[in-house]
Amino acid sequence: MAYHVAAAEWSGRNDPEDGDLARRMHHLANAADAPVALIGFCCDAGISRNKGHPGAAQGPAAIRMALSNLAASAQHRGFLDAGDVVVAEEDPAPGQKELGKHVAGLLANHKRVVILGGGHETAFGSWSGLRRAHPSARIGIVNIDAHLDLRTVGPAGASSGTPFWQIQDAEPESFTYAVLGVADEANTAALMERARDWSVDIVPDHHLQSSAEPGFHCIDRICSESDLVYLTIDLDVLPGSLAPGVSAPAARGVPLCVVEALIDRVMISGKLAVTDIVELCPPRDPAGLTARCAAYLARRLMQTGPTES
Ligand SMILES: [Mn+2]
Repeated sequence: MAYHVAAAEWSGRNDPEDGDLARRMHHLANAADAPVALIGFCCDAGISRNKGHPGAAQGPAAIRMALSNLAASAQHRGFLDAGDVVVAEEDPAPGQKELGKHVAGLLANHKRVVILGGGHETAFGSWSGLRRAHPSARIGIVNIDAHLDLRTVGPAGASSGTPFWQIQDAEPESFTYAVLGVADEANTAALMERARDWSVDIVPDHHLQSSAEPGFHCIDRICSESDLVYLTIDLDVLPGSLAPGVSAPAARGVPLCVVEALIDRVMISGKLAVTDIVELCPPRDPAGLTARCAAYLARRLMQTGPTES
């Protein structure tokens, strides 16, 4: 079973002596005509099925908490908090469907929907929502992730390892998918071969250690070939020393500032409609640093306006 719960009130620090320039993210919650909508996907089912560490269901609350006191910029025009979809069973599929329904509805009134996962099974719900809202658009998928997440849906069903297989299965002809930050050690030869067969663009983590530049060509290609872009960020692409609070921390990873530059490259296309941040596992994040990384990225993805062309 999956159900929707309304958002809680946002609160945080106030510095009234500094007037309008003291705006923090919590001040922008539920602003009128907000261009961005936020929704959480509280789900452990995908990661449990993929034999990972449970805890992702607590991700949305931890990211909101870390986000509330971050400084707002001039590019933040407010956001609607649309609450959470909660998955209360072992199968993520009903939740993915419910999430897709909400994302599609939010896209009617918002320029961008930012989804807080959940494991990477979130992606099938995010993508389904975008497809439902734009039935004939060419959708390009950019995944910043150590993993390809192209596992076959076998008898066990959908999991956090299968979302992009599911999307390819739904639309094999138009599957346009790039993965940046892929770790050799974390993907079997079988998955790499599937990616090659499906013409998936792969940029290895080794190429993204000192600059985002080696990823730009691939992002630009996806953006130019698509009407709308779905950007998904798996926090396990970050170095495990910075982001230990995920199911599968990376020993090498891609530095945070490189991930930010890749995000900016997608955003300047002006085509980013749906985006999600997945795999935060609060029980494995005692110092809250991984949640803080997630909040930095969410804050960046919630910018609209002059930074985009
Ligand atoms: Mn992933």
